[in-house]
Amino acid sequence: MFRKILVANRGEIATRIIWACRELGIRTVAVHSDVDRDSLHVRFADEAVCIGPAPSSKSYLNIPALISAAEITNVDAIHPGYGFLAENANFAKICGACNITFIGPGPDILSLMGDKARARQTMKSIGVPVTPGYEGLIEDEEEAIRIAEDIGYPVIVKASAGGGGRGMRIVRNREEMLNAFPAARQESQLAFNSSDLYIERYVENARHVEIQVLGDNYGNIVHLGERDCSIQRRHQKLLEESPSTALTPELRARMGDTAVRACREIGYVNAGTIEFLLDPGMNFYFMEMNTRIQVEHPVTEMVTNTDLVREQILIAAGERLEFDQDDIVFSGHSIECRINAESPSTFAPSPGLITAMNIPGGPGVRVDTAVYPGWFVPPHYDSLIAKIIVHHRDRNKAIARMRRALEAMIVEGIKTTVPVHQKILSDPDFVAGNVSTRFMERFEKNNESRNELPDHAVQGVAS
Ligand code: MV4
Repeated sequence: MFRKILVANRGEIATRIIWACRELGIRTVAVHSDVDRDSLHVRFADEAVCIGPAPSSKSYLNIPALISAAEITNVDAIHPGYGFLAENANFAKICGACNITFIGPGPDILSLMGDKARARQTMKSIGVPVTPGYEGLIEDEEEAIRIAEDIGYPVIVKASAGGGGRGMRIVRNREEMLNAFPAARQESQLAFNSSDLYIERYVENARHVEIQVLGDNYGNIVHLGERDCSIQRRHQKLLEESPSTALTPELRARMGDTAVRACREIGYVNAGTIEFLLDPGMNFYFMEMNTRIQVEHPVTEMVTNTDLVREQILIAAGERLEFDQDDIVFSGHSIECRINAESPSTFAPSPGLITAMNIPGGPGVRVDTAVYPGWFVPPHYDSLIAKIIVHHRDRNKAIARMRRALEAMIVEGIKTTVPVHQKILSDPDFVAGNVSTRFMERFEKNNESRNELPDHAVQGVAS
């Protein structure tokens, strides 16, 4: 087992990783930028190293600074959290070369899943359903149009090096392609230094349903059910829940088995998530695989009574999974609300001093956060300041529990997205489990065609 782990992250996920380490009796090293000197992850770690100035390119993304900190403090392993270097194959490779265990899959898996076209091709070749599409080289917009006509409009153009919705274009006809293809190509080149694009049939009114997996170094792989992440705005998830209101036990088993089979084929090790699109006809298609712990992992922990960060550490240390698929019991319903330091109307970032705050608690309420009264939320990073996670026997009671938790979530001095969640939780379609990735459009300003989902939106099943 590891003696000491360096946590290469900040904020709530850094504190979350430190809690897991403390329970395992593992010492921790925090790293921080200049502006994070007084942050909670620094306070709770056994040691701390400043790795640079505020911009993440000079601190949390600074590989030489991180490796130096790891060498100086003599750690056995690095936990990258999510974001920053969590899916960086080069960083994982350098850790390995320095005899430091990277807590996550190996560099080859990170490279494979980081190339979204290759990931799609791989999944297709092993029989995982993908939407009709084309992942070969596409020369120009004329070729893109030929491919789109072959697939059938609407299509979606995606950046091979992208992911999470960046560099995507939905294209509904030939004329749109003439603009969209060069625009997507340029955007991808600028953002990812790669102009490789691929094209898929666009699935309308889908849900985003993802399966959590764990795999050890001995070929044992399990899934821990799904998370429904359909409530998003501009590809930023706002609220996630498990189980999904769309899945039957039979569909859950099929999606879970598909995810496990995919992981077995590629030799996946550690925690991972397979993102699927679920169409209104209950067909599911592979979208992407995330090779990290995710922001929304707590909802899975609540319904499966597991500690996914602990499992990540044990797997990386070479331990065997202590449970098999039949040991995983799904219980009740969990919802997570992401609380961001943002305006609830415009979603503009709202950094600044937290002058007062109250964190909710009580039965079935968990809050993952790293902020406190007197903390200045810096403008340099992601605006997530807290995650409120609730658990209850059934979904309606979980919703009621979240509403009362949000009432007790008081943050003064900055704006937060708490009111957005109150609106979502009192929306009749949300309460009915009737959601799709277009759900948030109804809350957008200047939206005339509002408040109704199309008839063919994915319906929730009565539970
Ligand atoms: C799609 C799709 C529909 N059809 N692919 C979004 C992020 C990245 N993981 C891929 N995403 C999507 N891929 C096909 N073939 C729908 C999404 C999608 C989405 C698209 C537009 C607006 C909001 C969205 C929210 C979630 C997923």
